[in-house]
Amino acid sequence: MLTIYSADHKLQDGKFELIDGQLMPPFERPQRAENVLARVREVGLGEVRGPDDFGLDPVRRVHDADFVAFLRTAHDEWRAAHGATDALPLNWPCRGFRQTIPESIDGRLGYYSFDAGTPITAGTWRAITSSANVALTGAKQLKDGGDRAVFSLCRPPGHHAARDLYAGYCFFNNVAVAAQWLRDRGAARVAILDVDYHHGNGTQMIFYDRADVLFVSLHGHPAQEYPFFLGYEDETGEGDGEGFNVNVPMRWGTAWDTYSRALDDGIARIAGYGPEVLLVSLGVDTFKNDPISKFRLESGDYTEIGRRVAALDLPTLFVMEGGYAIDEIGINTVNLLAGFEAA
Ligand code: Q9C
Ligand code: ZN
Repeated sequence: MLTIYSADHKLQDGKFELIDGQLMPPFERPQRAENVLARVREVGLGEVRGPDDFGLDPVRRVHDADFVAFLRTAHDEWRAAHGATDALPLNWPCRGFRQTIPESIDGRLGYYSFDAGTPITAGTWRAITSSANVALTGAKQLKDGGDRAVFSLCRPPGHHAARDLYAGYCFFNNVAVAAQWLRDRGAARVAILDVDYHHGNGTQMIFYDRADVLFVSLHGHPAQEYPFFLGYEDETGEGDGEGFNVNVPMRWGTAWDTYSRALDDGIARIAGYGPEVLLVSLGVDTFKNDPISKFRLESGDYTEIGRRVAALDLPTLFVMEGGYAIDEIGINTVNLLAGFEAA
């Protein structure tokens, strides 16, 4: 399986995230992608290639132009106002507030985000445009190269980012950008399977009123888990999209027995939809030793997830999302990919 990777991801290297009442070094750090890349090479998964530059047009197909423009200059504006620290928001337009876009950088950080755990740094813009290109290059290879599957080793991740919101370590929604690109190049129906521990709220929000992209997400129950305010089972889509959004929230402590049944149900929904192509939001923060998550999957379970996804027999783009058990992120991610390849 071909892997798409860019070293530009290292430019996203925040100093702190606000977590559990403390400013801590971010769990979402460059070593994650480096460990995945090392494991890809160690097992000989296949060739590793850099991304092409697709420009911003494919990004603007799923993100608002004002949001993209905000991200481009956010750190420069922050630096002019506060100096060369990471930019973090501190208040938000919650219930009862106006949704007018402020002029000040502090106000706009709050307007365009939904958490304080996602630092914008001097290198964020280059890292996120590159991450989107990694996803797009994988999609292009799937379409034009005729590969059975491609792994886009994206970092920063993307599935929490909505049309005009960043958070959850995500800025551009890489999987959504790639899915839309495939739609724009003739794929009639596209399915996205999100196995990251956290609900893919951004992907859901982007495609919620559409029947041409099926979104299936298996995740920690929002009553207990980030992002808390979306991801319930009764969110099934709206308008034309009614019936094309599938959430399977699961409680803390979920292990393979429960998880594998949910996976089979999700896979059956995708098979019934009859997509031309499958994209997998590949997070491995469902792992038992993940430091911020509470599922109990074991390393061997990822091999079996890959096998079951392969049974769909679809051209498949794997897009890296979360996973914070730094010592095992490579093993777990590549187990899933190798399980797919072997099937
Ligand atoms: N106490 C992804 O996996 N903070 N994002 C969690 C836990 C945000 C995760 C706090 C987690 C975002 C792509
Ligand atoms: Zn996650």
